[in-house]
Amino acid sequence: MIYHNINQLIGQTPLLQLDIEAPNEVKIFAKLEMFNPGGSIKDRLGEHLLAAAARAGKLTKDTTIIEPTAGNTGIGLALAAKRHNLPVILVVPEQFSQEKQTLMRALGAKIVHTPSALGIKGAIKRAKELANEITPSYLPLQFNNPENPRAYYETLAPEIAAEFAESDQKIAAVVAGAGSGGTFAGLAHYFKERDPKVVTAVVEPAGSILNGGRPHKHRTEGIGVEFVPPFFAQTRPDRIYTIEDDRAFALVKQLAFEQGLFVGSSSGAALAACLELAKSLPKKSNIVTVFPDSSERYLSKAIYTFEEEEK
Ligand code: MET
Repeated sequence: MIYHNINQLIGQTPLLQLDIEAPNEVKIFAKLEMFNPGGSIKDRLGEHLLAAAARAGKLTKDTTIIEPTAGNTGIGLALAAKRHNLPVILVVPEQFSQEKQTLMRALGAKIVHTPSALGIKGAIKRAKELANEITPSYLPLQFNNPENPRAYYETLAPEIAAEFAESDQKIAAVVAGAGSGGTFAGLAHYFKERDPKVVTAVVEPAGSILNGGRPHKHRTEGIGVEFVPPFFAQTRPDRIYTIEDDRAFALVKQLAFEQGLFVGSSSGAALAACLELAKSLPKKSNIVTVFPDSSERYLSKAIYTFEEEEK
């Protein structure tokens, strides 16, 4: 098939059964979202948010798109904005990876930094201020916009369901990380609707607040929340797994070394949660999870450190 624009390449990512030993002989399947053209799951979101805004008449020919982001949503929006020919301003807390920031700029987006210490809340506040100052502008606001979970309910979830139906396999549990909470909520809503017995598990790094406690710094990037995502009101997770950075990063290395798979730290955390959850599932159950992006955009953050380098 010959494609005619990059946006046509979004979605229909591969589903990989991991060659990994899990408790109870559980099988773990990962949707490889780094295969999207912008390199992450958030291409689906960027495309969906702007299409929904266009349909709702929220975009004129010179509307500036403004969004707070850890980076991947920014890349997804900047990619989608190309087709609408609209300028994009992304508000990014300073600490997020240089690679993601470089990619946003390469797509023509302007970056406004907020101090890392103010967290994603600081970026949300600054983005709202900018949206008031700049007219016309549109602030999708992934953290509150119901189109966020809908993006995954309408694309990612049915893809996974079809892939399992084709191979005549049943899904016992769905595991996804939460930053905005959209991926988790969209998937959980879809699979619970079809089978209330499916276990839904959300993954956060230690330093995120879903399991209680105060927010603090973590190295795992793109997931972790400072407030409970409003999307969880309708779709409460059955389980919450809080994963230490070291565990997530160890699995990132293991996935490269043993499976030849380049994944970011949020994928390492997702796998850690799957391995935990497997302990409580019936023998030979199937868990499906999402690997949001690749390690290649975290090389400057020493995502792979080797013993010789540490000495
Ligand atoms: N992963 C989302 C983004 O890239 C939400 C980040 S909030 C830590 O914008």
